[in-house]
Amino acid sequence: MATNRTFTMLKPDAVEKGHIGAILEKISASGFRIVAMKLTQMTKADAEEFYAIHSERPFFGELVEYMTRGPIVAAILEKENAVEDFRTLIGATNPADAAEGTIRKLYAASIGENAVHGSDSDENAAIEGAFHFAGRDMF
Ligand code: 3AN
Repeated sequence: MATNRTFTMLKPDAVEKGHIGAILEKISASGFRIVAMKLTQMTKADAEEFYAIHSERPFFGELVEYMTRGPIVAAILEKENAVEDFRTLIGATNPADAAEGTIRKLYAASIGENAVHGSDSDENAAIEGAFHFAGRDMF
């Protein structure tokens, strides 16, 4: 399997609760290499663009409010089979359904505040990574 990349955000709830270190430790221990990383805060316009695919969903307003309320850690990660393996590591969208030991099972409070984002395809990983990082910020 070719080495490839995924994009993640440690969301405002994870940052507020002081879980950055523990989550990054789990990501590194699972074999992901950090290609790019920063602490940043999304504006309302950023979040509306990033989550445009969900704009018709009933939770869209709540999602934008949540994702902009404080800083996030944005990162690009590299590993063989990165997108699928990272989705396995973070667990199901709803932490109540997430497998034992996954990041969402350990650190997420609810389906709305679920601690971490992981791209759902190679194509979206490239789009989402480019949304947050310029080429010179990727290593
Ligand atoms: P995932 O993050 O697992 O790919 P998506 O893409 O379906 O899940 O949802 C994006 C984000 O929207 C989730 N991470 C979560 O914060 C929020 N979200 C998804 N479904 C719901 C829901 N039913 N109620 C509230 N927020 C939701």
